[in-house]
Amino acid sequence: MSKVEIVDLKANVLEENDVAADKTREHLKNSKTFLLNLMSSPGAGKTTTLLSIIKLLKDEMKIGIMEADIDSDVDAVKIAETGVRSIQLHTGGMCHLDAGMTEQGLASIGMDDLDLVVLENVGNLVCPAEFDTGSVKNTMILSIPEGDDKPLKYPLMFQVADAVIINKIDVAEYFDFDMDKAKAAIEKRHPGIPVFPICAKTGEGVEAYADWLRKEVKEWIG
Ligand SMILES: Nc1nc2c(ncn2[C@@H]2O[C@H](COP(=O)(O)OP(=O)(O)OP(=O)(O)O)[C@@H](O)[C@H]2O)c(=O)[nH]1
Ligand SMILES: [Mg+2]
Repeated sequence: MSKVEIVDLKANVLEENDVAADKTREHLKNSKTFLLNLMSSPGAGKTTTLLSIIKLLKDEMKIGIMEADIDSDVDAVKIAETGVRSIQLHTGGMCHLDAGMTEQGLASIGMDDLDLVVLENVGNLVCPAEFDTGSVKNTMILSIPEGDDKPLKYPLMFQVADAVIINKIDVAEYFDFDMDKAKAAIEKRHPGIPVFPICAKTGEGVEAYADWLRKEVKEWIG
């Protein structure tokens, strides 16, 4: 038996998604809860980044994490070890979460007494960008080994993001990732978007992203 709660999700009818997403944001506003949707390709470092962020923020706000995956509970178990509330959402084979699925997750985690809920979306650069989850803000993580051309190849993901994290800067010397080129491509897709180069493993650079998130949470919950 798993050490964390596992919720099997049912998909929304697609046309209803935008309406459902706005409703979710209304629920979040009423319960003074901020929902962050964290997206990236598989293995870019979502869970590791969350572990770094939790360390910085857990003494100043009540945090809950919803880990979405097609199967397994490994990420939710890792997060639960930090002491913050954590649940695992299973998408029934789907490569993204929609607003209805997110709402089911929020009901299960019990958002009312939480200030910040983070949804770790399914690892994928295409499908999650197409569905509004009802989140207040979106962050996407691009990792150095994936290459600096990803903003050119997956434009929508960078358009729907409100902040971009560039992770794994510790391995930059082994890859021909051009940071300036990446930043310019991101800026072209989404003018003015903040970009945070970090090493999630050591925590380098994470404070600057945590400052951004802290400010967004305060603005939302008042
Ligand atoms: N060198 C290095 N490795 C990292 C860093 N961040 C994460 N990793 C490693 O990258 C791998 C994947 O990290 P995760 O945090 O599990 O990535 P994820 O995006 O949550 O992966 P999925 O949930 O499977 O999509 C692990 O082996 C991490 O240790 C980093 O900053 N530097
Ligand atoms: Mg993960």
